Amino acid sequence: MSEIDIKRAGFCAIIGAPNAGKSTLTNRLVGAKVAIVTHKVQTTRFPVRGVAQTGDTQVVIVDTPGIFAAKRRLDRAMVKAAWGGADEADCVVHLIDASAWVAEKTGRPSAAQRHSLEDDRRVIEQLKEAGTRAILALNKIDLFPHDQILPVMQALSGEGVYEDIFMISADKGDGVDKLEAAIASRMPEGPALYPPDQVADLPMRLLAAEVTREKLMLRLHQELPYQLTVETENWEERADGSVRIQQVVIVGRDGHKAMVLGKGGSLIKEIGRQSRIELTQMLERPVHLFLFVKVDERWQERRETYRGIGLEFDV
Ligand SMILES: Nc1nc2c(ncn2[C@@H]2O[C@H](COP(=O)(O)OP(=O)(O)O)[C@@H](O)[C@H]2O)c(=O)[nH]1
Ligand SMILES: [Mg+2]
Repeated sequence: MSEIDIKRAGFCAIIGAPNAGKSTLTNRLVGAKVAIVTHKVQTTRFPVRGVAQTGDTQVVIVDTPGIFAAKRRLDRAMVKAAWGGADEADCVVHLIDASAWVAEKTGRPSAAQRHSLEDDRRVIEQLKEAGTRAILALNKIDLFPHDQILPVMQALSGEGVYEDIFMISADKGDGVDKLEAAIASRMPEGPALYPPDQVADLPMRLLAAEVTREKLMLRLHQELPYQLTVETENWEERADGSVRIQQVVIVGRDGHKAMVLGKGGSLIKEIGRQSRIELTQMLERPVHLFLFVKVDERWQERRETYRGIGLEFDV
């Protein structure tokens, strides 16, 4: 469909607790991978815009960092950016991991589920304070029998902040069409905001760094994934149609550098292999990827780090 056929266009922010499935839902709505997904909390660090189209409507999906009680500077900046995404949107979807609510109603929720419930309740309070009306999407319905969700739906609709409630599985795709139609119906009339063939509003250098960070997050444990960042230092289009990408993994301590490298450099080599395979698919051309590891004790306190990914430093 060409640009002229678009009659409505606007922004829809997906907000919610860490690990609710916001990035999974964003990728599904867009129909391409624009945001990285892991089983770990706080994977997404800055709002990512993905462009979706339903009929004559263009919806710019704003995937946001998780909302939680943040203390570190980077965390505070992430939560601020999440609410910033919601403020600017024509439509806000509050995505909840419904399996945590079901666990609370039917048995003993795990520690992670209790965290997620606390964060959900914090979001509800803030929606009330701001007077923001949202669409509620209860996610991960593939994890429990559907009749168990009814008391949860009742409790949440009683909060008075939701215009509409949907049950979905962002991962499997169930229920996403109806949610998508509801989002589309809330978009204002107007021309397309992005060219129809563009899926993400994110510089390729940044997206490429995110792909490598995803592979690192999946392989590293405990605090380490949160103590590193990845930057694309160099991007060179070659005459033979391939691209040479040089990236640096920045860690805070020498000990972390050793862990990222792995025995004899084996881990970083494997990360590089996985990232290169995915980048080759994304860019549809051969990729030569070079990864380096650098120690910078103060990277989380440097203004440039934040500017580079579009976050505010002074929050
Ligand atoms: N079972 C199940 N898992 C899901 C679903 N949606 C997301 N997940 C998983 O939940 C985890 C967090 O997903 P992610 O999209 O990164 O969450 P975000 O932090 O809210 O962006 C990942 O392991 C996903 O695979 C779903 O509908 N069902
Ligand atoms: Mg995410």
